[in-house]
Amino acid sequence: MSAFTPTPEDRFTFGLWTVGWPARDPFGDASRPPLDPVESVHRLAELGAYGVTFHDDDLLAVEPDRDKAIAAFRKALDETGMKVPMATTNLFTHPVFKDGGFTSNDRDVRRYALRKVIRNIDLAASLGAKTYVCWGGREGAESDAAKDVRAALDRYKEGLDLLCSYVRERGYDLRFALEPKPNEPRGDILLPTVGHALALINELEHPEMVGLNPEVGHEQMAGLNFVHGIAQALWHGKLFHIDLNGQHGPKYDQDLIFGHGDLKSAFFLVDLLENGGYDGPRHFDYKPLRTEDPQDVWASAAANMRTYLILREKSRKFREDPEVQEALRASRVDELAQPTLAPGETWTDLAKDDFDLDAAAARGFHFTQLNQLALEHLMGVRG
Ligand code: GLT
Ligand code: MN
Ligand code: MN
Repeated sequence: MSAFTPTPEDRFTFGLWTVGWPARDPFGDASRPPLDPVESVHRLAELGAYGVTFHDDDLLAVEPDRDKAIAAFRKALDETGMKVPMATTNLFTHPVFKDGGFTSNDRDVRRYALRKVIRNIDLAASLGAKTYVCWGGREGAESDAAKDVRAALDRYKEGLDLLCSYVRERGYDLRFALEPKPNEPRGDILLPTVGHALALINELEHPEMVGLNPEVGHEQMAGLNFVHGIAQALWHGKLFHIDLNGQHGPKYDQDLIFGHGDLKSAFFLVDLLENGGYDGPRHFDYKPLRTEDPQDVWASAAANMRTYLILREKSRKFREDPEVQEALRASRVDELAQPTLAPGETWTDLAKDDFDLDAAAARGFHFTQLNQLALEHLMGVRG
């Protein structure tokens, strides 16, 4: 078996809505027929995935009867051993959510949205999910006159506090993960970036129950450095889950295959996930291209996992390369881990430094060499 053949130990997971996307977009009809979630579970298991994730409504893709759809899904999970580490709610497709779910100006809609989440939390918990994602794609506005953002954040907090209290009362082993996105489908979405979401979490009644599910493309749409965002989420202990995909800079949300956007960022992301203490699933949230036929869909699913495994191997070789280790030392990357004050020192000790300003200003950091070595590993001419 090739080193790049995935196995369940790699913990790769896929949203049912990814491979199941029939490729309807704002300009054109579906280019593929609906996909039975049962087939997705079997196909993904054959490809070496660990599990699947789902929105409540994804289960109804070909079977409108909820009980029957759930029974068929459970059977497929049992037959394949596939896990469900995460679930989420569709609070964006139905027109009732046109102004949002948790933060719609319409109070009746907010109450309906919370009921819809609660119903699917029960199912998620019964399937063993440990993470419940909240992507608020419709929570936002096109006009600054249309939304009282401070009131909307009160309602966001109220909704999340209520859901946390529900999970506690039921005794479920479930945590929430907020998924930031700057825009699309709303003109501006609330909690647009990792940083905004982290700040909201601090205001909740149970901040320990709420973390993040950042998506590669969503930060990159805003021109932000995804690797930095993930590093900060890890630093806060808030990387509960992750959506891996690809994006070419600030434009519409492309949801490309992982690595098919900014490949260098994907390399450093895998390097961080593998060495930075993240132990959750590697979850792909991508869309098979609209040009692809139903067979190509499975090739695209396999491509996500293969690309991750190749980058994991590249990262390992990069870290092992003696020249890279020397370049890291020359760039003093490790020196940043050293506290600026020695134990017992205070600000008064700073004045005692014998500091040569001109010599320090003249010292180079040699980051170019480090970056070039990373590129050469990535391009396959080293290691
Ligand atoms: C939707 C969105 C994704 C979210 C999903 C979870 S739904 O496909 O584009 O980024 O992760 O609700
Ligand atoms: Mn996502
Ligand atoms: Mn996306």
